Amino acid sequence: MSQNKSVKVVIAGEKRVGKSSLVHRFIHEKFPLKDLYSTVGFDFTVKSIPLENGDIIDVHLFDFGGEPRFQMIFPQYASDCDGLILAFDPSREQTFTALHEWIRVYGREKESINFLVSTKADLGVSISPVDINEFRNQYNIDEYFTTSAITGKNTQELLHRLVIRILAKQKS
Ligand SMILES: Nc1nc2c(ncn2[C@@H]2O[C@H](COP(=O)(O)OP(=O)(O)OP(=O)(O)O)[C@@H](O)[C@H]2O)c(=O)[nH]1
Ligand SMILES: [Mg+2]
Repeated sequence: MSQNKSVKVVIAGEKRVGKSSLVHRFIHEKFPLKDLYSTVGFDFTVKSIPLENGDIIDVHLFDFGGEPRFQMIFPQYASDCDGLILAFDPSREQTFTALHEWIRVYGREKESINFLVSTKADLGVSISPVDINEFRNQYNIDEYFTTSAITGKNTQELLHRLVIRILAKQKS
């Protein structure tokens, strides 16, 4: 029996930016009914994604808690990942600024496909495109998405696109 191909994706960013809600959207295609507990360490889930060519890819998702103490375990568990999602909440600008530290700790952005993700688009707040572009250029960010786990904006698109980019990189 043939096995599905798998890729590993890590999700990082400050506390309460909406990482686990995004993952809940990826997996269940809806917003959590109840407020989620803050993630302790990391949560692990798998989402199978069918591609246009008939292949099915198992995405292994590692969703890290945003408390600073989890930055200590982050590099170890992220050391062999194929994709990085860096999430921030544009209604709290410091969560964007803090990504400099998350990516510094990560330290291997040249090896993975890296997406910068703005959450909670339903709140109607955004970070200036100039700041976004500066960050993208500084850190080798492959794509930028604005998302909402409440409305589902760009959530499935983001994951699908990340998988496509990872597979393309592996082939090249
Ligand atoms: N308005 C709005 N609120 C959201 C959205 N996604 C998450 N939230 C809220 O943001 C808060 C934090 O969500 P979580 O998904 O637990 O955040 P997290 O980044 O996993 O937090 P940690 O596990 O503590 O790092 C919760 O109150 C959510 O209901 C969204 O798309 N829109
Ligand atoms: Mg969480």
